[in-house]
Amino acid sequence: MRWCGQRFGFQFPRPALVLGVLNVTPDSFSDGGLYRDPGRAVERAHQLVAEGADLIDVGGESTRPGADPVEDAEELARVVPVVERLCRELKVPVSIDTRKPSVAERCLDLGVAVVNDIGANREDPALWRIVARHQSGYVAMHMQGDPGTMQVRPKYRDVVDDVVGFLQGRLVRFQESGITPDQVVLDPGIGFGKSLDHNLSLLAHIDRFQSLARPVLLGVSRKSFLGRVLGVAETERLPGALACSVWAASRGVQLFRTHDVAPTVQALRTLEALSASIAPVP
Ligand code: HH2
Repeated sequence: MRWCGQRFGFQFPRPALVLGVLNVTPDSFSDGGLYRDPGRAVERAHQLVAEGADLIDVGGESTRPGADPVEDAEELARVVPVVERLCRELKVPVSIDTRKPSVAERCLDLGVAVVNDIGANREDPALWRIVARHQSGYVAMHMQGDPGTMQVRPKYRDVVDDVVGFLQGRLVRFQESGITPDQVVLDPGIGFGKSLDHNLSLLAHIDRFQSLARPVLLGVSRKSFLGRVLGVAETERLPGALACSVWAASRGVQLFRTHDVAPTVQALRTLEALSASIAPVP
């Protein structure tokens, strides 16, 4: 299986890929305000790459539960100065975490390789047309509702069936919009319109997403469900996130989005070394 676009390409099976998170927002739930200065943001991106990030995912709008929406112009003002430099300076592909066609298009024009769309539940094909035209990578994430209200009594018939079914349907819609399957990575959207039980069920049955025949991305880094499981603050959630990532990698997940690149890479490389040393059955 391949995940590729005009500016990048990965062939699977291969060691799991790690996306380093770089939020250039004032209000992201864990790194909000830290990288608003473009110079500091670029420095952080170089550090994440040195730690082993395979891609850098830049975000200019917080999507934490209850976050205020951001206008196009404001999001562009946040991300463009950073994306411009990252596309020139980094050797790894840059991804833009946005739901806005205008932001995606401007960033693709600047050299971004991947659009990471947490709003693949929207019925707005404008973004899909842009992804098709630029032949970029596309991460399609499941969300129920929108960030403003998504955590108000999220409801599913069967969360795993529903999310797998949704993503299956989306693959058809993407193809109708001119996006080839090779461009697409799928994401169950941990924490996006999901209760604690929903998140745990999705993780417990994450192997079910293999039926979609596309690479799967998981974002668990510092998320609040870990706080609910462990009773700890955002800064203390790394062990829980690593447990989830290793579990998911052992069940076929190939991409991990994280703020904590070095520990995540180490955990994944250790799992891969162990898996490689399992003696084949004679
Ligand atoms: N999670 C967040 C943002 N973008 N993209 C994908 N594909 N999957 C995720 O799970 C995901 C995502 C939320 O994390 P963060 O960027 O740290 O926070 P905020 O939205 O507050 O900026």
